[in-house]
Amino acid sequence: MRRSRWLVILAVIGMPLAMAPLAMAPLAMAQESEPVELGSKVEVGAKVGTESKVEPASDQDQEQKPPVVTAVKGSPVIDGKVDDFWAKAVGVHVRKQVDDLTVVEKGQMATATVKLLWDETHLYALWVVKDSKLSLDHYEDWQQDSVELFLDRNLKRTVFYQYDDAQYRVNYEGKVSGQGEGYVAEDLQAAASVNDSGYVVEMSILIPGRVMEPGYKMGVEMQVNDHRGGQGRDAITKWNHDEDDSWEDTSNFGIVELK
Ligand SMILES: [Ca+2]
Ligand SMILES: [Ca+2]
Ligand SMILES: [Ca+2]
Repeated sequence: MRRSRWLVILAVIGMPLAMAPLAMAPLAMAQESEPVELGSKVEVGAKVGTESKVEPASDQDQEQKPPVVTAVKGSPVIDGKVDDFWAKAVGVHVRKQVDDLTVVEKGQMATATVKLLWDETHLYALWVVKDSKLSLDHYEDWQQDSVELFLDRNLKRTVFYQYDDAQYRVNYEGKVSGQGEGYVAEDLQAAASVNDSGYVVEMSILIPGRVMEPGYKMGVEMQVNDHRGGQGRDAITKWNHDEDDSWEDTSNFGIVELK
């Protein structure tokens, strides 16, 4: 609800305007899902995940509307190094715990800060991952230390994958994999670099069949897989939804809007 409508309501019921800030407190809490500009440029090795001011969506907000992350225009070089382009992008946290898949302490889970860029043909993602124990010691790609971006290009938010829906994965050595009817391996280019805090991934995803422009929206979810050298994946963290269903269900994705 807009502030002006609150003022109208307060006037009707005769509440003094001095009380308005208290009355509007729940409203302010419900609007915290909007991503916040991180400000400073992200450097390889920087502990971005611990410094950001971005807050995740509240449970109440998630039920009402999906969170939105803004992608700004820019075409980075996909080399695992952080181009200047990324400094103007907005960052969001990937740090929501998925209880069913978490066998480590919450403080040990790998997390990430993600920024998105776009141009007429591609969506780009920069992942700065905080992971204190790197491991690829599993034959399944999705069990290894890796990041995943899920995309619902037509924003239909279906509970199953359509022709356009895809899961794009990159491990900390830059190996790509994925699945879904909309997944084409050649559409995904990536590079990664390891640092003291974890690793950095740059993704380039070809968006086929259209020229993108400001205002265009797609469904998106982001996830970090954390392997710590044991039998399998020890934790996953996500941007929006707190269940392990994004690989088959797009209805709980957030939204990326091109600016
Ligand atoms: Ca780069
Ligand atoms: Ca790990
Ligand atoms: Ca779709």
